[in-house]
Amino acid sequence: PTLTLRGVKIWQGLLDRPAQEALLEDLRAVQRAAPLFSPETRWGKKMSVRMTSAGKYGWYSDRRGYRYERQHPSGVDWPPIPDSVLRLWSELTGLERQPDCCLVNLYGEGAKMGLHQDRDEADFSWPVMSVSLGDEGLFRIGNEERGGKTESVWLKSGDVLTLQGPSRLLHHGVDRIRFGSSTLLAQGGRINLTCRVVD
Ligand code: MD3
Ligand code: FE
Repeated sequence: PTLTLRGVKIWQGLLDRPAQEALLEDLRAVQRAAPLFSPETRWGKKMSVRMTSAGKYGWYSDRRGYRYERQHPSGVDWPPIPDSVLRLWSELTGLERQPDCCLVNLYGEGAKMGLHQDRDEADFSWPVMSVSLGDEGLFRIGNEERGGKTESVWLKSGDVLTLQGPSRLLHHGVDRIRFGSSTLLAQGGRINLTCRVVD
């Protein structure tokens, strides 16, 4: 990694422009099969980030809470995780086990994600891998407990991050994006892929 922040390993610029474009093309197929939607939080507020998923499970939220679902809200199965993403996972984690879910987050102008923990998975000992594409996003990482000091880093298109071990339960979020800072997405915005083992 080029940077390690509280145990989160960051490979800055790991994917070159052609690799980013290839990934984006694969994600277009995912979005055609499983269109982006804006989940509602359990308090009935729409999230500013639009999402969809690939894999055995997709992440979902509504007034009943956060969870993984076997189908897209339209009732179709989630499309398969693209091979390009699975290859990257194998390379970086060295695992035989493949992820069950690749969550696709799209941050349009003004979108953000508040500090939270990822704890909807059965076993926190599996690593998580995240890929950033498009506009830069200000990623913030905190502590296992609520509150306390935090550290921030701008994630750019082609940056890849893995977290494993004690960093798995740290609070984290995206404060804001620099809309229009990248030319990768014609419409602007930031895409983040997060791959996880769910069960
Ligand atoms: C650090 N997404 O979908 S991914 C999420 O950029 C989420 O869209 C952010 O947080 C995004 O849940 C950040 C990177 C990431 C994922 C999981 C983590 C960082 C993490 C778990 C613990 C600590
Ligand atoms: Fe998260």
